[in-house]
Amino acid sequence: MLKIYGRANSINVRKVLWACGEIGLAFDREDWGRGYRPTSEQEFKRINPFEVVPAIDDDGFTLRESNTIVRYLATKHNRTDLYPTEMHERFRCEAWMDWASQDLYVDIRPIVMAQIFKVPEFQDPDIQKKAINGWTRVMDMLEIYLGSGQDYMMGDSFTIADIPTGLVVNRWFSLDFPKPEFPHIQNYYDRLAERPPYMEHGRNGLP
Ligand SMILES: N[C@@H](CCC(=O)N[C@@H](CS)C(=O)NCC(=O)O)C(=O)O
Repeated sequence: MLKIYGRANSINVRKVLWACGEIGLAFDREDWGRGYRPTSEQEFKRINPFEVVPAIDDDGFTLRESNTIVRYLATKHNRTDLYPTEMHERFRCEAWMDWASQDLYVDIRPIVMAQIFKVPEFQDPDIQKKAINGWTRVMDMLEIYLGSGQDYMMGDSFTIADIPTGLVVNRWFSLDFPKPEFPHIQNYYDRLAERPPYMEHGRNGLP
């Protein structure tokens, strides 16, 4: 059976859990990472020498990197509805996943470090202001994109491109800081809420 290594409150582990829910996959999960067993233990490093969660062991095949794991699971289970096979559509989907994990994510970390993990050096108001401005700028791009008539990242239907973005959007609405109204993102957030796996692993009360 598929085994997932990683704490269920990690945004990157939640991508994999949400994907499993969409695909309808059974899995075992072990808590590893901050607050649980340290990823520096040899048992974890055998699965992922880079010491970050998530990682999986799928009947002896080990894999790391959350977006890659999501793509692997969708491919393995032939979910072409979730991960398009037409070449241009496929690479548009990849681009959105990369964008959400890099550009959309880069300024979240200082806010999470300050608000969730209470790390003293991130409490600096200048660091927070810079992060909030940076995150808001890129969320504004998402607002414009969704406002151009897109129900989901790939247009009319849900795909795995929505998984990294949907988790960032949940974080946006869950963390407390001054933010503008983004009605199209709010609609997207509510549309995703129609999906039980999102409610279980994404919009589940955790930022
Ligand atoms: N690029 C990696 C990033 C993984 C990552 O940074 N994971 C964080 C949790 S979200 C982690 O392992 N933090 C250390 C810990 O929990 O011990 C991925 O997408 O899988």
